Amino acid sequence: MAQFEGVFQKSKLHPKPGGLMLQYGTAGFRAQAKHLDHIMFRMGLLATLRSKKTKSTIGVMVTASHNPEEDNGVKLIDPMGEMVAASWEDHATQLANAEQESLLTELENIIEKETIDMNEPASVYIGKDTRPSSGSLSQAVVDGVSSLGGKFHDYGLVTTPQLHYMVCCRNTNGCYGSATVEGYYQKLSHAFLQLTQNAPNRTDDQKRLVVDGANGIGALKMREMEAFLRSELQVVLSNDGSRGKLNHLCGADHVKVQQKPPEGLTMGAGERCCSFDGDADRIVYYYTDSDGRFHLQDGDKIGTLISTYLKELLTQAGLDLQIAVVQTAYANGSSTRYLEDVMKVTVCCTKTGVKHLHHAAQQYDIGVYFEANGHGTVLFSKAAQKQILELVKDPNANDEKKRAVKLLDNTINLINQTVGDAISDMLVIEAVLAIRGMSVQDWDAIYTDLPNRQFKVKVSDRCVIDTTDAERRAVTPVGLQEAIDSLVKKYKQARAFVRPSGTEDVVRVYAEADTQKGADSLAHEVSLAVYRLAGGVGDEPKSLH
Ligand code: 16G
Ligand code: ZN
Repeated sequence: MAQFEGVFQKSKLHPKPGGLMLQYGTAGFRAQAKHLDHIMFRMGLLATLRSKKTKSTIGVMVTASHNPEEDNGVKLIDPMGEMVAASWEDHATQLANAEQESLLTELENIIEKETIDMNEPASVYIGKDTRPSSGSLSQAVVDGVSSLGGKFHDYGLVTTPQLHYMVCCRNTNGCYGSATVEGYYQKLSHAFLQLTQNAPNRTDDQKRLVVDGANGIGALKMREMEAFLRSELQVVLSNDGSRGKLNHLCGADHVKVQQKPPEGLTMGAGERCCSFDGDADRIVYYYTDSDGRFHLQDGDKIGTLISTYLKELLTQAGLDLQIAVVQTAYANGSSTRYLEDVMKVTVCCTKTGVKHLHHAAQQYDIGVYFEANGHGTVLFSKAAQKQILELVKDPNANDEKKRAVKLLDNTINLINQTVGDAISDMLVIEAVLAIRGMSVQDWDAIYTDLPNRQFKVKVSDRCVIDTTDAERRAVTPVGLQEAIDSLVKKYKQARAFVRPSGTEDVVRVYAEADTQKGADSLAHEVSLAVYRLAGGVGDEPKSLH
C-alpha cells in the first residue's frame, strides 16, 4: 500500500459523500455537479490504470451532454477513440462507490484483476465542456492522474468528439491526424473544401446554414473553425453562449423531443437550420415550410442521406464493398423500409446506446450508424479504406471512377470515425447536399416519416421489464408482449415497443401508426398495459386526446 500513500492523501481532498451510489451508465457518470468531485478524482485514477494496461493514451471528458447546466458527468475514452470497454465500466462503478476507507483496496483489486504493471508509464488526455462546474471537476481528474504518477494533457474546452479524435490521433502516431484542435480544423476543413469543389456555382444562399449551438461548447468551436471554411459554409450562429443558458429551450435534444424549433433562432421559411447538443456529439436538421409547418430531419434522415450518397459513389467507383445502416428500435419505420426496399442496403438493428451501434457498424466494410436522436457517424473498415486508396492512385481508372473515388476519399477524411460528431456530421451533410444539388426540402422528401409518439411510464422497478430482439420485444413481465401485439393489430402500419430507460428511472414507450391520432392512441394503450402489468406507480397514464 505504501506506493499509494499519495493517492490516499489526495483522495481526502476529494471525499466521497457517505452512502452516495452512482453507476457508470450508457454515457458514463451523470449527476448533479455537486455530487461529482470524488467521481472525477477516481476516474483520473482509473484512466491512469487503463492507460498502463493498454500502453496507450486514454481520454477523460467532463460533460453532461444535453442535461441541464447544473448537472455534470464524465466519460472515459479508449485508445482508438471509442467508448471504454464494457468490463471497465464495472471497474468504474466499483471504484466510484467504494467508501473512503476502502478506496485503496478497490484500486488494488482492479490492478490485480487486470494484471496491471504499475511500472508502465501512463498518459491521459482531458477535456471539458462549458458548464460552470467543469473547471474544478476537470482539476479533480488531473489530481487523480497525477497522484498515481500519470502524465496528462489538459485540452481545456473541447467538444466530446474533438477529445475522441485527439486520443485516436495520439495512439495512431498521427496517422489519423494531428492531435491538436487546429489539426482537427485543418483535417476537416481541407476535406470539406475539396468536396465542395465538386459543387461549383453555389449561391451565398445555398452556402448559408443557421446553427443553434445550444449555448455550449459546439458554438465556441464553430466560431474558431469558421475561418478555416473560407466562406464555403456561411454559418449564422445562434445560441452561442453569450446570453442564454446551456441546453435551455435549445439544442438538439430539445428540438427532437419537443418537435419544434429552439428559442433564440430566427428562421426564414425554407431556410436550412441545425442544432447541436451541449457537447456537440449530436445534431438534427430542420426547416419550416411556407405554411409555417416545422419539418425535422433527425438521425434517421441523416443516416439515409449519407448512406444513399455513399452507395451511389461505390457504384460509380465500381467498388464491391458492403454498406450497412445500423439503427435502433426508435428508427422510424419509413426510414427502414426506404433503406431496405428502395435503396437495397442492409439494415441492422441494435440496442439503444452508442456503443452498441458502433460495435455493430464495425462488422461491415462501411457501417453507417445513427440513432434517431442525431448521434451517429460512419465507420470504414481498414480493408475498405485500403481499396479506396488504391483506386485513388490507379492510373488506369476512368474519369467517372476517379471522380467517385476521390469523393469517397475526401468523405472519409471529413468523417470523425471515433464517435458521432455534430461538426463533422454537419459538414458531411452540407457537402452531400451541395454535391447532389439538393435543397433541405429535397432531402426531406426522400421519404415521409410515419407519425409516432413516445411516452414515459413510472413503475416501481423498471428492471421487471426485460427485452430481446434489440429491445423490440418484451420477454417479461408475463403477458406484456402479448398485450402489445394485440394492441398493435388494431392500427394500420403500426409498431410499438417498450424498454427500461438506461438514463432515467422510467419505462419508455414508443408507438408509430399511419396517423398521428393512431400513434398517440396506441402509445397510450401500450402505456396502460405497462402500468398494469409492470407495476405502475402514481396516476394511470392519461390519453392525449
Ligand atoms: C445515452 C446514450 C444515447 C442513448 C440514450 C438513451 C451514449 C453516448 N449515449 O444518452 O446513445 O440514445 O442514452 O437514453 O451512449 P434512455 O436509455 O434513457 O432512453
Ligand atoms: Zn452529447
